[in-house]
Amino acid sequence: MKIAFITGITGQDGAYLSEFLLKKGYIVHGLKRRASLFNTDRVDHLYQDPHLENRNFVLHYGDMTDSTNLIRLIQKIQPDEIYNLAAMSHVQVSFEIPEYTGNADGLGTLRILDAVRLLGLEKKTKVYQASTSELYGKVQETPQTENTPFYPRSPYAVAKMYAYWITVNYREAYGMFACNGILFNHESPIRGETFVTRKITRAAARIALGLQDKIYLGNLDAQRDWGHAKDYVRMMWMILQAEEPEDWVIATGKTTSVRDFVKMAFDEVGIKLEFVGEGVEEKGIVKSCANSQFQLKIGKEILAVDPKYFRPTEVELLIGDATKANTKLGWIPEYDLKDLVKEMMESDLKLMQKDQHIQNGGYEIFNYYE
Ligand code: NDP
Ligand code: GDR
Repeated sequence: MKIAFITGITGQDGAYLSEFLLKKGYIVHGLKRRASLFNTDRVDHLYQDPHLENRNFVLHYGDMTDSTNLIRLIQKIQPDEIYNLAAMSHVQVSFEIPEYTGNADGLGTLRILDAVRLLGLEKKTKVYQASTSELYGKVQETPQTENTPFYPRSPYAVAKMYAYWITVNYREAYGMFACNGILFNHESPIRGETFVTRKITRAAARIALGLQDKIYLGNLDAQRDWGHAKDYVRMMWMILQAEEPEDWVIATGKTTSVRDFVKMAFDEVGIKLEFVGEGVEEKGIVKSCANSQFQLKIGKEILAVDPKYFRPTEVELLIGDATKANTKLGWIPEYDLKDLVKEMMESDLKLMQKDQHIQNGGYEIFNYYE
Protein backbone atom coordinates (compact mmCIF):
# COMPACT_ATOMS: atom_id res chain seq x y z
CA MET A 1 0.00 0.00 0.00
CA LYS A 2 1.29 3.44 -0.92
CA ILE A 3 1.55 6.09 1.77
CA ALA A 4 0.62 9.71 1.08
CA PHE A 5 1.17 12.74 3.28
CA ILE A 6 -1.12 15.70 2.54
CA THR A 7 -0.47 19.13 4.01
CA GLY A 8 -3.60 21.30 3.92
CA ILE A 9 -5.77 18.20 4.33
CA THR A 10 -8.56 20.20 6.00
CA GLY A 11 -8.93 22.50 2.97
CA GLN A 12 -11.09 22.07 -0.14
CA ASP A 13 -8.50 20.20 -2.19
CA GLY A 14 -7.15 18.22 0.77
CA ALA A 15 -10.59 16.76 1.39
CA TYR A 16 -11.22 15.74 -2.22
CA LEU A 17 -7.69 14.40 -2.63
CA SER A 18 -8.01 12.30 0.54
CA GLU A 19 -11.20 10.68 -0.77
CA PHE A 20 -9.55 10.06 -4.12
CA LEU A 21 -6.40 8.47 -2.66
CA LEU A 22 -8.30 6.35 -0.12
CA LYS A 23 -10.37 4.93 -3.01
CA LYS A 24 -7.08 4.06 -4.74
CA GLY A 25 -6.03 2.09 -1.66
CA TYR A 26 -3.54 4.58 -0.20
CA ILE A 27 -2.85 5.11 3.48
CA VAL A 28 -3.41 8.83 3.92
CA HIS A 29 -1.69 10.97 6.54
CA GLY A 30 -2.59 14.62 6.88
CA LEU A 31 -1.31 17.74 8.58
CA LYS A 32 -3.87 19.74 10.53
CA ARG A 33 -3.39 22.94 12.44
CA ARG A 34 -4.22 23.27 16.09
CA ALA A 35 -7.23 25.58 16.36
CA SER A 36 -9.45 26.57 19.26
CA LEU A 37 -12.47 25.19 17.39
CA PHE A 38 -12.81 21.98 15.39
CA ASN A 39 -11.43 22.62 11.89
CA THR A 40 -11.90 19.20 10.31
CA ASP A 41 -15.45 19.59 8.93
CA ARG A 42 -14.42 18.72 5.40
CA VAL A 43 -12.77 15.42 6.37
CA ASP A 44 -14.90 14.37 9.34
CA HIS A 45 -16.61 11.69 7.21
CA LEU A 46 -13.17 10.06 6.77
CA TYR A 47 -12.22 10.23 10.45
CA GLN A 48 -11.22 6.98 12.13
CA ASP A 49 -11.03 6.32 15.86
CA PRO A 50 -7.36 6.80 16.86
CA HIS A 51 -7.64 3.69 19.04
CA LEU A 52 -8.18 1.50 16.00
CA GLU A 53 -5.23 -0.44 14.71
CA ASN A 54 -4.35 -0.29 10.99
CA ARG A 55 -6.00 3.03 10.28
CA ASN A 56 -5.72 4.26 6.70
CA PHE A 57 -6.58 7.89 7.53
CA VAL A 58 -4.44 9.60 10.16
CA LEU A 59 -4.25 13.28 11.11
CA HIS A 60 -1.24 14.89 12.79
CA TYR A 61 -0.91 18.33 14.35
CA GLY A 62 1.55 20.60 12.64
CA ASP A 63 2.22 23.82 10.85
CA MET A 64 4.03 24.88 7.70
CA THR A 65 6.00 27.40 9.73
CA ASP A 66 7.53 24.74 12.01
CA SER A 67 10.44 22.85 10.42
CA THR A 68 11.06 20.55 13.38
CA ASN A 69 7.47 19.37 13.28
CA LEU A 70 7.58 18.73 9.51
CA ILE A 71 10.87 16.84 9.69
CA ARG A 72 9.61 14.67 12.56
CA LEU A 73 6.36 13.85 10.76
CA ILE A 74 7.99 12.99 7.44
CA GLN A 75 10.51 10.81 9.28
CA LYS A 76 7.69 8.97 11.06
CA ILE A 77 5.36 8.64 8.07
CA GLN A 78 8.01 7.77 5.42
CA PRO A 79 5.63 8.83 2.64
CA ASP A 80 5.85 7.67 -0.96
CA GLU A 81 4.10 10.87 -2.04
CA ILE A 82 3.75 14.28 -0.43
CA TYR A 83 1.03 16.65 -1.64
CA ASN A 84 1.93 20.11 -0.37
CA LEU A 85 -1.43 21.85 -0.40
CA ALA A 86 -1.16 23.87 2.82
CA ALA A 87 -1.14 27.61 2.29
CA MET A 88 -2.63 30.90 3.32
CA SER A 89 -4.57 30.76 0.08
CA HIS A 90 -6.59 33.99 0.02
CA VAL A 91 -5.12 36.54 -2.40
CA GLN A 92 -6.73 39.63 -0.85
CA VAL A 93 -5.87 38.57 2.71
CA SER A 94 -2.22 38.16 1.66
CA PHE A 95 -1.99 41.96 1.32
CA GLU A 96 -2.86 42.18 5.01
CA ILE A 97 -0.56 39.40 6.26
CA PRO A 98 2.25 39.41 3.68
CA GLU A 99 5.05 38.23 5.96
CA TYR A 100 3.09 35.28 7.31
CA THR A 101 2.01 34.39 3.77
CA GLY A 102 5.64 34.38 2.64
CA ASN A 103 6.58 32.20 5.56
CA ALA A 104 3.80 29.60 5.21
CA ASP A 105 3.44 29.51 1.42
CA GLY A 106 7.00 30.21 0.30
CA LEU A 107 9.34 28.98 3.03
CA GLY A 108 6.85 26.28 4.00
CA THR A 109 7.51 24.61 0.66
CA LEU A 110 11.26 24.79 1.23
CA ARG A 111 10.78 23.16 4.64
CA ILE A 112 8.99 20.19 3.06
CA LEU A 113 11.55 19.75 0.28
CA ASP A 114 14.48 20.11 2.62
CA ALA A 115 13.01 17.66 5.13
CA VAL A 116 12.85 15.05 2.37
CA ARG A 117 16.49 15.75 1.48
CA LEU A 118 17.69 15.85 5.06
CA LEU A 119 16.07 12.48 5.78
CA GLY A 120 17.69 10.93 2.70
CA LEU A 121 14.30 10.29 1.07
CA GLU A 122 15.09 12.03 -2.26
CA LYS A 123 14.78 8.80 -4.22
CA LYS A 124 11.73 7.47 -2.36
CA THR A 125 9.41 10.41 -1.77
CA LYS A 126 7.75 12.30 -4.63
CA VAL A 127 6.55 15.85 -3.95
CA TYR A 128 3.61 17.66 -5.52
CA GLN A 129 3.62 21.46 -5.08
CA ALA A 130 0.32 23.35 -5.30
CA SER A 131 1.33 26.09 -7.69
CA THR A 132 -1.15 28.54 -9.11
CA SER A 133 -2.31 30.54 -12.12
CA GLU A 134 -1.83 33.62 -9.87
CA LEU A 135 1.85 33.32 -10.90
CA TYR A 136 0.88 34.74 -14.32
CA GLY A 137 -0.62 37.85 -12.70
CA LYS A 138 -0.44 40.79 -15.07
CA VAL A 139 -1.41 39.51 -18.49
CA GLN A 140 1.61 38.72 -20.66
CA GLU A 141 -0.12 36.38 -23.13
CA THR A 142 -3.27 34.27 -23.39
CA PRO A 143 -3.98 31.45 -23.08
CA GLN A 144 -1.36 30.86 -20.39
CA THR A 145 0.87 27.79 -20.78
CA GLU A 146 3.84 26.23 -18.97
CA ASN A 147 6.03 28.67 -20.94
CA THR A 148 4.20 31.92 -20.22
CA PRO A 149 6.36 34.29 -18.14
CA PHE A 150 5.30 34.98 -14.55
CA TYR A 151 4.36 38.46 -13.24
CA PRO A 152 2.91 37.94 -9.73
CA ARG A 153 0.56 40.63 -8.43
CA SER A 154 0.11 39.87 -4.71
CA PRO A 155 2.16 38.77 -1.70
CA TYR A 156 0.41 35.40 -2.12
CA ALA A 157 1.55 35.05 -5.73
CA VAL A 158 5.09 36.21 -4.91
CA ALA A 159 5.32 33.61 -2.12
CA LYS A 160 4.01 30.95 -4.50
CA MET A 161 6.61 32.04 -7.05
CA TYR A 162 9.35 31.24 -4.52
CA ALA A 163 7.67 27.89 -3.88
CA TYR A 164 7.49 27.18 -7.62
CA TRP A 165 11.18 27.83 -8.22
CA ILE A 166 12.46 26.11 -5.08
CA THR A 167 10.56 23.01 -6.25
CA VAL A 168 12.23 23.22 -9.68
CA ASN A 169 15.60 23.84 -7.99
CA TYR A 170 15.38 20.82 -5.67
CA ARG A 171 14.40 18.67 -8.63
CA GLU A 172 17.42 19.84 -10.63
CA ALA A 173 19.91 20.03 -7.76
CA TYR A 174 19.09 16.79 -5.93
CA GLY A 175 17.32 14.69 -8.55
CA MET A 176 14.06 14.72 -6.60
CA PHE A 177 10.73 13.79 -8.17
CA ALA A 178 9.27 17.21 -7.36
CA CYS A 179 6.59 18.76 -9.58
CA ASN A 180 4.49 21.88 -9.83
CA GLY A 181 0.83 21.69 -10.80
CA ILE A 182 0.01 25.19 -12.05
CA LEU A 183 -3.67 24.98 -11.26
CA PHE A 184 -6.21 27.55 -12.40
CA ASN A 185 -9.15 28.37 -10.09
CA HIS A 186 -11.14 25.35 -9.05
CA GLU A 187 -14.26 25.37 -6.96
CA SER A 188 -16.85 23.06 -5.40
CA PRO A 189 -19.64 23.01 -2.82
CA ILE A 190 -16.93 22.89 -0.12
CA ARG A 191 -14.99 25.88 -1.47
CA GLY A 192 -14.04 28.37 1.30
CA GLU A 193 -16.88 30.83 1.87
CA THR A 194 -14.80 33.95 1.18
CA PHE A 195 -13.69 33.02 -2.34
CA VAL A 196 -15.87 34.76 -4.88
CA THR A 197 -17.75 31.76 -6.35
CA ARG A 198 -18.84 30.39 -2.98
CA LYS A 199 -19.60 33.87 -1.69
CA ILE A 200 -21.93 34.26 -4.67
CA THR A 201 -23.65 30.86 -4.45
CA ARG A 202 -24.18 31.22 -0.69
CA ALA A 203 -25.59 34.71 -1.13
CA ALA A 204 -27.79 33.73 -4.09
CA ALA A 205 -29.32 30.95 -1.97
CA ARG A 206 -29.78 33.26 1.03
CA ILE A 207 -31.28 36.10 -1.03
CA ALA A 208 -33.69 33.69 -2.77
CA LEU A 209 -34.81 32.35 0.62
CA GLY A 210 -35.22 35.83 2.12
CA LEU A 211 -32.35 35.38 4.61
CA GLN A 212 -30.21 38.19 3.15
CA ASP A 213 -31.03 41.39 1.23
CA LYS A 214 -27.96 42.06 -0.79
CA ILE A 215 -24.51 40.87 -1.81
CA TYR A 216 -21.54 43.28 -2.01
CA LEU A 217 -18.75 42.36 -4.41
CA GLY A 218 -15.53 43.93 -5.73
CA ASN A 219 -14.27 43.75 -9.31
CA LEU A 220 -17.06 42.29 -11.46
CA ASP A 221 -14.93 42.46 -14.62
CA ALA A 222 -12.25 40.01 -13.43
CA GLN A 223 -12.23 36.88 -15.59
CA ARG A 224 -11.30 33.45 -14.32
CA ASP A 225 -10.87 29.97 -15.77
CA TRP A 226 -13.02 28.06 -13.29
CA GLY A 227 -12.99 24.25 -13.04
CA HIS A 228 -14.23 21.64 -10.55
CA ALA A 229 -11.90 20.66 -7.68
CA LYS A 230 -12.68 16.96 -8.21
CA ASP A 231 -11.16 17.06 -11.71
CA TYR A 232 -8.11 18.92 -10.41
CA VAL A 233 -7.19 16.60 -7.52
CA ARG A 234 -7.27 13.66 -9.94
CA MET A 235 -4.64 15.49 -11.96
CA MET A 236 -2.46 16.08 -8.86
CA TRP A 237 -2.20 12.32 -8.50
CA MET A 238 -1.59 11.81 -12.24
CA ILE A 239 1.30 14.30 -12.06
CA LEU A 240 3.09 12.14 -9.50
CA GLN A 241 2.48 8.98 -11.56
CA ALA A 242 4.04 10.50 -14.72
CA GLU A 243 7.27 9.02 -16.08
CA GLU A 244 9.28 12.19 -15.46
CA PRO A 245 8.97 14.96 -12.88
CA GLU A 246 7.65 18.02 -14.72
CA ASP A 247 5.46 21.10 -14.29
CA TRP A 248 1.90 21.12 -15.61
CA VAL A 249 -0.84 23.64 -16.35
CA ILE A 250 -4.31 22.46 -15.33
CA ALA A 251 -7.22 24.50 -16.65
CA THR A 252 -10.47 24.23 -18.62
CA GLY A 253 -9.44 26.66 -21.39
CA LYS A 254 -12.56 28.81 -20.91
CA THR A 255 -12.87 32.07 -19.03
CA THR A 256 -15.88 33.79 -17.44
CA SER A 257 -16.31 37.15 -15.70
CA VAL A 258 -17.39 37.46 -12.09
CA ARG A 259 -20.51 39.28 -13.37
CA ASP A 260 -21.46 36.32 -15.59
CA PHE A 261 -20.85 33.88 -12.75
CA VAL A 262 -23.34 35.90 -10.67
CA LYS A 263 -25.90 35.69 -13.47
CA MET A 264 -25.39 31.92 -13.80
CA ALA A 265 -25.83 31.35 -10.06
CA PHE A 266 -29.10 33.32 -9.85
CA ASP A 267 -30.32 31.71 -13.10
CA GLU A 268 -30.04 28.31 -11.41
CA VAL A 269 -32.82 29.30 -9.00
CA GLY A 270 -34.96 30.97 -11.68
CA ILE A 271 -33.93 34.56 -10.90
CA LYS A 272 -32.82 36.74 -13.82
CA LEU A 273 -30.57 39.68 -12.97
CA GLU A 274 -29.95 42.88 -14.87
CA PHE A 275 -26.80 44.96 -14.32
CA VAL A 276 -27.13 48.75 -14.48
CA GLY A 277 -24.58 51.54 -13.97
CA GLU A 278 -20.82 51.35 -14.17
CA GLY A 279 -17.81 50.89 -11.87
CA VAL A 280 -18.61 51.48 -8.20
CA GLU A 281 -22.12 52.63 -9.25
CA GLU A 282 -22.93 49.26 -10.81
CA LYS A 283 -25.92 47.46 -9.34
CA GLY A 284 -27.62 44.11 -9.93
CA ILE A 285 -31.42 44.23 -9.93
CA VAL A 286 -34.06 41.53 -10.22
CA LYS A 287 -35.44 41.41 -13.77
CA SER A 288 -37.72 38.42 -13.28
CA CYS A 289 -38.30 35.58 -10.83
CA ALA A 290 -39.75 32.42 -12.33
CA ASN A 291 -39.72 30.47 -9.08
CA SER A 292 -42.90 31.00 -7.04
CA GLN A 293 -41.11 29.59 -3.95
CA PHE A 294 -39.06 32.82 -3.77
CA GLN A 295 -40.72 36.16 -3.03
CA LEU A 296 -38.40 38.57 -4.82
CA LYS A 297 -39.79 41.89 -6.08
CA ILE A 298 -38.98 42.83 -9.69
CA GLY A 299 -36.63 45.84 -9.64
CA LYS A 300 -35.22 45.03 -6.17
CA GLU A 301 -31.51 45.86 -5.89
CA ILE A 302 -29.73 42.78 -4.63
CA LEU A 303 -26.13 43.40 -5.67
CA ALA A 304 -23.82 46.37 -5.20
CA VAL A 305 -20.12 47.02 -5.67
CA ASP A 306 -18.08 47.77 -2.57
CA PRO A 307 -14.57 49.07 -3.31
CA LYS A 308 -13.32 47.49 -0.10
CA TYR A 309 -13.13 44.26 -2.10
CA PHE A 310 -10.89 45.81 -4.77
CA ARG A 311 -7.30 44.57 -4.58
CA PRO A 312 -4.30 46.92 -4.58
CA THR A 313 -3.12 45.10 -7.69
CA GLU A 314 -5.54 42.85 -9.55
CA VAL A 315 -5.21 39.86 -11.85
CA GLU A 316 -7.69 40.76 -14.59
CA LEU A 317 -7.73 37.78 -16.92
CA LEU A 318 -6.83 34.12 -16.54
CA ILE A 319 -7.36 31.48 -19.18
CA GLY A 320 -5.20 28.37 -19.23
CA ASP A 321 -4.04 25.99 -21.91
CA ALA A 322 -3.81 22.44 -20.54
CA THR A 323 -2.75 20.86 -23.85
CA LYS A 324 0.36 19.30 -22.26
CA ALA A 325 -1.72 17.57 -19.55
CA ASN A 326 -4.33 16.52 -22.13
CA THR A 327 -1.86 15.02 -24.56
CA LYS A 328 0.87 13.60 -22.30
CA LEU A 329 -1.25 12.40 -19.37
CA GLY A 330 -4.68 12.07 -20.96
CA TRP A 331 -6.30 14.46 -18.47
CA ILE A 332 -9.71 15.75 -19.54
CA PRO A 333 -12.00 17.60 -17.12
CA GLU A 334 -15.35 15.89 -16.56
CA TYR A 335 -17.26 18.94 -15.29
CA ASP A 336 -18.08 22.17 -17.11
CA LEU A 337 -18.89 25.48 -15.43
CA LYS A 338 -22.64 24.99 -15.74
CA ASP A 339 -22.45 21.62 -13.89
CA LEU A 340 -20.27 23.25 -11.24
CA VAL A 341 -22.60 26.21 -10.63
CA LYS A 342 -25.59 23.87 -10.48
CA GLU A 343 -23.91 21.61 -7.92
CA MET A 344 -22.79 24.57 -5.78
CA MET A 345 -26.23 26.20 -5.88
CA GLU A 346 -28.03 22.96 -4.98
CA SER A 347 -25.71 22.40 -2.06
CA ASP A 348 -25.97 25.98 -0.75
CA LEU A 349 -29.75 26.02 -1.10
CA LYS A 350 -29.91 22.89 1.05
CA LEU A 351 -27.58 24.40 3.65
CA MET A 352 -29.46 27.71 3.76
CA GLN A 353 -32.81 25.96 4.02
CA LYS A 354 -31.53 24.65 7.34
CA ASP A 355 -30.84 28.26 8.42
CA GLN A 356 -34.31 29.26 7.24
CA HIS A 357 -35.80 26.47 9.32
CA ILE A 358 -33.91 27.69 12.39
CA GLN A 359 -34.98 31.28 11.78
CA ASN A 360 -38.62 30.27 11.30
CA GLY A 361 -38.35 28.48 14.64
CA GLY A 362 -37.56 31.84 16.23
CA TYR A 363 -33.80 31.42 16.63
CA GLU A 364 -31.31 34.04 15.54
CA ILE A 365 -28.74 32.95 12.96
CA PHE A 366 -25.27 34.28 12.46
CA ASN A 367 -25.18 36.32 9.27
CA TYR A 368 -21.96 37.14 7.51
CA TYR A 369 -21.33 38.64 4.11
CA GLU A 370 -17.55 38.70 3.59
P1 NDP B 1 -7.89 26.09 1.26
O1 NDP B 1 -7.71 27.50 1.70
O2 NDP B 1 -9.26 25.51 1.18
O3 NDP B 1 -7.02 25.13 2.19
C1 NDP B 1 -5.75 25.51 2.65
C2 NDP B 1 -5.27 24.48 3.63
O4 NDP B 1 -3.99 24.88 4.14
C3 NDP B 1 -6.18 24.31 4.86
O5 NDP B 1 -6.15 22.96 5.26
C4 NDP B 1 -5.47 25.17 5.90
O6 NDP B 1 -5.76 24.80 7.24
C5 NDP B 1 -4.03 24.83 5.55
N1 NDP B 1 -3.07 25.79 6.10
C6 NDP B 1 -3.04 27.12 5.94
N2 NDP B 1 -1.98 27.66 6.57
C7 NDP B 1 -1.32 26.62 7.15
C8 NDP B 1 -0.16 26.53 7.96
N3 NDP B 1 0.55 27.59 8.30
N4 NDP B 1 0.23 25.29 8.37
C9 NDP B 1 -0.49 24.19 8.06
N5 NDP B 1 -1.61 24.22 7.30
C10 NDP B 1 -2.01 25.43 6.86
O7 NDP B 1 -7.17 25.98 -0.17
P2 NDP B 1 -7.51 25.01 -1.39
O8 NDP B 1 -7.81 23.66 -0.91
O9 NDP B 1 -8.45 25.71 -2.30
O10 NDP B 1 -6.12 25.02 -2.17
C11 NDP B 1 -5.10 24.06 -1.87
C12 NDP B 1 -3.75 24.59 -2.33
O11 NDP B 1 -3.77 24.85 -3.73
C13 NDP B 1 -3.33 25.91 -1.69
O12 NDP B 1 -1.93 25.87 -1.55
C14 NDP B 1 -3.71 26.97 -2.72
O13 NDP B 1 -2.89 28.10 -2.58
C15 NDP B 1 -3.44 26.21 -4.01
N6 NDP B 1 -4.25 26.58 -5.14
C16 NDP B 1 -5.61 26.60 -5.05
C17 NDP B 1 -6.37 26.86 -6.16
C18 NDP B 1 -7.87 26.90 -6.09
O14 NDP B 1 -8.48 27.46 -7.02
N7 NDP B 1 -8.50 26.31 -5.09
C19 NDP B 1 -5.75 27.12 -7.48
C20 NDP B 1 -4.29 27.03 -7.45
C21 NDP B 1 -3.60 26.76 -6.33
P3 NDP B 1 -7.10 25.32 7.99
O15 NDP B 1 -8.22 24.44 7.49
O16 NDP B 1 -6.75 25.11 9.41
O17 NDP B 1 -7.27 26.76 7.59
P1 GDR C 1 -8.50 34.28 -6.69
O1 GDR C 1 -9.95 33.87 -6.15
O2 GDR C 1 -8.04 35.57 -6.17
O3 GDR C 1 -8.53 34.10 -8.18
O4 GDR C 1 -7.59 33.15 -6.00
P2 GDR C 1 -11.13 34.73 -5.55
O5 GDR C 1 -12.34 33.88 -5.68
O6 GDR C 1 -10.80 35.28 -4.22
O7 GDR C 1 -11.24 35.98 -6.57
C1 GDR C 1 -11.52 35.80 -7.95
C2 GDR C 1 -11.77 37.16 -8.59
O8 GDR C 1 -13.01 37.68 -8.10
C3 GDR C 1 -12.85 39.06 -7.80
N1 GDR C 1 -13.84 39.46 -6.80
C4 GDR C 1 -13.91 39.03 -5.54
N2 GDR C 1 -13.17 38.11 -4.85
C5 GDR C 1 -13.51 37.85 -3.57
N3 GDR C 1 -12.83 36.92 -2.90
N4 GDR C 1 -14.54 38.49 -2.94
C6 GDR C 1 -15.30 39.44 -3.58
O9 GDR C 1 -16.22 40.02 -3.01
C7 GDR C 1 -14.98 39.71 -4.95
N5 GDR C 1 -15.52 40.53 -5.88
C8 GDR C 1 -14.83 40.37 -6.99
C9 GDR C 1 -11.41 39.15 -7.29
O10 GDR C 1 -10.97 40.51 -7.32
C10 GDR C 1 -10.71 38.22 -8.25
O11 GDR C 1 -10.37 38.91 -9.42
C11 GDR C 1 -8.00 31.79 -5.96
C12 GDR C 1 -7.41 31.16 -4.68
O12 GDR C 1 -7.96 29.88 -4.54
C13 GDR C 1 -5.91 31.07 -4.79
O13 GDR C 1 -5.41 30.32 -3.68
C14 GDR C 1 -5.55 30.34 -6.08
O14 GDR C 1 -4.15 30.28 -6.23
C15 GDR C 1 -6.16 31.06 -7.28
O15 GDR C 1 -7.57 31.09 -7.10
C16 GDR C 1 -5.88 30.34 -8.58
